[in-house]
Amino acid sequence: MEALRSKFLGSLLGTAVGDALGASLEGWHMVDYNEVQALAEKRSLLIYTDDTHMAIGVAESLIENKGFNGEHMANTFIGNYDLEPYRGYGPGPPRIFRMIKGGEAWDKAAEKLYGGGSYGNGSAMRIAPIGVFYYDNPDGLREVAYESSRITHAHELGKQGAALQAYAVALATASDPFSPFKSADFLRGLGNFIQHEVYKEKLKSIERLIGEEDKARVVLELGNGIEAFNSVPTAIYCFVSHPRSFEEAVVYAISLGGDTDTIAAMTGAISGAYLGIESIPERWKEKLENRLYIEGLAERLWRIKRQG
Ligand code: R7I
Ligand code: MG
Ligand code: MG
Repeated sequence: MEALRSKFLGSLLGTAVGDALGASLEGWHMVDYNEVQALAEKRSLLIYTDDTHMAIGVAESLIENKGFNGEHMANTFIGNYDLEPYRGYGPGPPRIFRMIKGGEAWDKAAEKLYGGGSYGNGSAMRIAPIGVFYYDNPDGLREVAYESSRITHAHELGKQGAALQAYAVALATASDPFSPFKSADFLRGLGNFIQHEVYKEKLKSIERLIGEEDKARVVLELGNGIEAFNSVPTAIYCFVSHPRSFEEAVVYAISLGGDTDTIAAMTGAISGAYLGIESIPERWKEKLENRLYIEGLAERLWRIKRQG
C-alpha cells in the first residue's frame, strides 16, 4: 500500500518540517503569512528542536521493539538527549531523565514533577509515530499514547492531550485524501474518542470557530501555549480549517504565535498523515536537517506495520 507509506512518511516529516519552521518564530507574537514564507526562504537549513528529536526517539524505540516498550523508550529518550541536549527541551524532561538515570523507575519519575506530573505538550508533540503505527487500533493507540506520555508527562491532561493528538494523526491516516474532507465527521470521531471534559469542550469550540477570520479570537478560545490543552486543540483546528494544503495549515499554525514550533509540528503531523509526503513543499523538505534519517525511520515503521 503505497498510499499508506506516503502517510507514514508525511506524518513524520510533517512533524519535523513544522517544528523546524515554527522554531524560528517560537514565542513571537502573531506573524503574517508572508513573513513565514520569507523566513523559510532565507534559511539554508531547517533545524528541528526537541519536538522532532523526541519523535525520532519514539520511532526508534517502536522500530527496535516492533511495538511499545516503556523502559526502552525512556532509555532511548535519555540516550538521545545526552547526545544533543541543545535541542530546546522544556524544563521537565531533563530533570526526569536525571531521576531515571539515578535509579527511579521509568514510569514513576514523571509523577514527581509539578505535584503529580506535567500537562505540558511535550508528550503530544512527539506522538506522530504512535499515531501512524496504531492508526487502525484505537484502544491500542490510547494505551500506548498514555504509557509513552507517562515517561515524561504523567498529568491526566498531558496523557489525554497526547492521546488526542495521536488519534487525530490516526484518523488522518485512515482518511482518504481524495474524498471531500468532512470536518464535522473528523471532529465527531475525536470527540467520541477523548474522555476529558476540557478536550471535549475545546473540540466543540473548534467546530464553532471554523471559518473565523480573527486569529486573536482563535487564540483566545483555543490557546497557543505550552500546555497540552492550549496547543493540541489548536493544531487540530489548524488542520481542519486547512485540510487541503500542508503549506497553508502549517503557515497558519505558525502565524498564530505562541508555541509555534510545537503547534506547527502537531499540525504538520496531522496534515502530513492525511495528504501524504508529496504534499510537503519540496523547497522545505530539501532543507530539512536529517531528512533522510527521519524518512528512513518512517519507512521502517511502515514496513513493520505492513508485516503485521
Ligand atoms: O512539555 P515539555 O516537554 O515542554 C515542551 C515545550 C515545547 O514547546 C517544546 O518545543 C519545548 O520548547 O518545550 O516540558 P514540561 O516542563 O513538562 O512542561 C512545560 C511547561 O508547562 C512547564 O515548564 C510549566 O510551565 C508548564 N506546566 C505546568 N505548570 C503548572 N502545573 C506543565 N505542567 C504543569 C503543572 O502541572
Ligand atoms: Mg521545540
Ligand atoms: Mg515548542
